[in-house]
Amino acid sequence: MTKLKEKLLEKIESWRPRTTKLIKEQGDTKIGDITIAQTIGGMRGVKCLITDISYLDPIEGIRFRGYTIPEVLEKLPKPPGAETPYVEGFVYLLLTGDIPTENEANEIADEFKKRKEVPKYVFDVLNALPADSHPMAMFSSAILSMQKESEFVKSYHSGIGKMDYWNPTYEDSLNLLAKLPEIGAYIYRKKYRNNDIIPPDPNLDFGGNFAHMMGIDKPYDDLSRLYFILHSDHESGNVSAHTGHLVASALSDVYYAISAMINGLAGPLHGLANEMVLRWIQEVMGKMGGKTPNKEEMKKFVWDTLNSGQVIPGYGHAVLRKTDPRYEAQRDFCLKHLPDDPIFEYVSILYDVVPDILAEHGKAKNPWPNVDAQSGVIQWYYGIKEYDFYTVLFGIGRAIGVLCNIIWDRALGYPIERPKSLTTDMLEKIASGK
Ligand code: AMX
Repeated sequence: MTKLKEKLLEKIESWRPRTTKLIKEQGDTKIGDITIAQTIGGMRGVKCLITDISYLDPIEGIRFRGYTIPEVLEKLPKPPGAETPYVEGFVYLLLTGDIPTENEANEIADEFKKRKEVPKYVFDVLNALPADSHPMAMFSSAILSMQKESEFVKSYHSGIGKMDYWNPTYEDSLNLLAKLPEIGAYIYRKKYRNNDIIPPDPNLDFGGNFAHMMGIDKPYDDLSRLYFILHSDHESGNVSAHTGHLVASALSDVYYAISAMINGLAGPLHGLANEMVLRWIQEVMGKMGGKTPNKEEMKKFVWDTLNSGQVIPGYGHAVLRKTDPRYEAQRDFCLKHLPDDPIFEYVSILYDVVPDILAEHGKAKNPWPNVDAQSGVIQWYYGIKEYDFYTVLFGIGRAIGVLCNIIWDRALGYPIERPKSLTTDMLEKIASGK
């Protein structure tokens, strides 16, 4: 057993009595009421999920295992000469709740290196798909094609006990995660760089190797690490995290669960919003003939979009009620590395005008920018102009959080999800007090 796995087992064994005690002794304690508006309205705010990996405060934003984004970026070990931390060390933090030492981060980096070879048939599957397939459909298919590799399925069929489910799930999770950068980069280079594939470099870390396989120079490796960490987890209720958890709750293995979570992420109200932001900005740029709009001109574009019944992509959030700290972390990166970029200027002007307009418009509960308002601009700057691809980057990051959650779901024996639905008739009867 590796040191990480030993430590994880120790953590799991000391955590289990807390869960058992809560169910046994406090199982009937109420934590909230549910209204008709919440039932019809996508369960907004209903407290019915549990995770210890991250928590999203509406004002403060995300904390990973109790740490804010600036704390994570400061405390985690970084590869030599790098600005941003090892993704591998971040995985260690999400799994164990502890900040790893340099050695511990390196050990998990070695684990990833051992597991990262992508089976040849995955490339055959990708090559067999229609050339105009969306990169998210390709990514999801590639992940699903590896389902037959599942260690969990083998162990389940051989009669493994419930308390041990987490162990083969951990194996599957690390096996899958280690392969995602190469699959993502392959999709990009196949689709947008004439199939000119760059083989992985066995000496590089998760983010560094991804940048290398994308064929993009420094500091894109720093950006990749930052991007994957920022997009990893946003507690459990968002569509991708919830889908991953839901599918895995049926004891479907992580290949099924992560393929499904990628499909949820591909929606324009969720992960695809980063693509929509760039599309929207490019449209405005086209109308402006390349010139940067002043604030009054930009206000008009924003109002035109709202008046045509569309949302302003990259703004608003189901939980957050202030500027997303993931937006701020990426903005800091832009201010350091691309302060004069014209698209970054657009993004900055939008930040100046959109919140007031959305407040005046009066619909969105949160007029502030979310993670997606800022992420496409950086990718564009480093040469990834095919915005169809942006959500694949989000998907690589999100897989980190969802997989860590699924390992813990299994460790704590969380059951299959099965909420209850009512009919409209029943809601009308409840409302009228009958
Ligand atoms: N522009 C215009 N209208 C908006 C808006 C925006 N950016 N954000 C919310 N609204 C509207 C909603 O469409 C809704 O209108 P309706 O009553 O006519 O249906 C109303 O305001 C109330 O919505 P809400 O409670 O504030 O938000 P929500 O929880 O229903 O939805 C979200 C949240 C993110 C889907 C929504 O803000 C949105 O569509 N934003 C634009 C797309 C986007 O940026 N998505 C990415 C989110 C982050 C992520 O998951 N990657």
